Amino acid sequence: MPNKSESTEYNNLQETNQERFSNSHIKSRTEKPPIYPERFSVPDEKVSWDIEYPAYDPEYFVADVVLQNDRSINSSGWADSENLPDQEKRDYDSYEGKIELDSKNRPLNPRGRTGLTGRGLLGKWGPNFAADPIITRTINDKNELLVIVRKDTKEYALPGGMVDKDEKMSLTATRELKEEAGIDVDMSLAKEVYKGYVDDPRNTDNAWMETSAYHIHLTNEQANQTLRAGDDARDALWIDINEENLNNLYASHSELVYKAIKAEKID
Ligand code: RP5
Repeated sequence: MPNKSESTEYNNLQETNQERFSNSHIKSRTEKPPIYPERFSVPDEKVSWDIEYPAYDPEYFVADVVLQNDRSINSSGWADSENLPDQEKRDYDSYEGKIELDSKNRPLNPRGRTGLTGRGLLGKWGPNFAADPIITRTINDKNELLVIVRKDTKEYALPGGMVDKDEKMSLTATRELKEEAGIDVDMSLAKEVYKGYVDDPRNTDNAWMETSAYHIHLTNEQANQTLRAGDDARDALWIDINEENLNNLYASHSELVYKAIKAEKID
């Protein structure tokens, strides 16, 4: 990004140790949408499926909206069938590698226990794929990030969304940017900075978010477009790129933005 070398705070952010984010799986076991039942407690040392946790007895929860959109009974639905096909073993495509199955052939969250089974608000068993545009600009020597305010959690978030069937990820990012923030930017020209698990509060033991994140630093002309929040957002706005703002983004979006600005670092 231009002008970044002039800001000490920005340089510090670029140096931020990525270790604190690696394998993040905190919100997936401590946060939840209001309609979810309480999560069963999962202490740090009991997160891994490799560690015995005989007392582990999480509730099973699938939201009504997911059941109503079961594609096997609703032709316009977007969710998998509640009954896994014939309870057969299945391979799941995931950025996280091979996905293990439980005794009922349900896919197991690759980052470990979450304190809830079922799919919650997520339509797919296993990975639910999204794409996230990371849009930055420099204005008056200050670096800014484009965010939306999510309707569900009211948090600042990247203007990303779910990948439609057979849609190219960068196209999802372009489409979501237009739908959620009202601007036109061709994300096929952006740099891919992350592919993997998202520590999303909707995640469960059997369904979770994964994303591809793309970064573009806009030219002044591109950055002049008027923002307009779409249906899924309460607002779309530019925020300063500083530690406080970045550390309070939805899910693990902070990690994605740190990766983007670190990738821009010029030594
Ligand atoms: C996050 O949820 C992804 O990173 C993406 O930003 C978002 C997609 O879900 P919706 O915004 O469509 O609910 O995990």
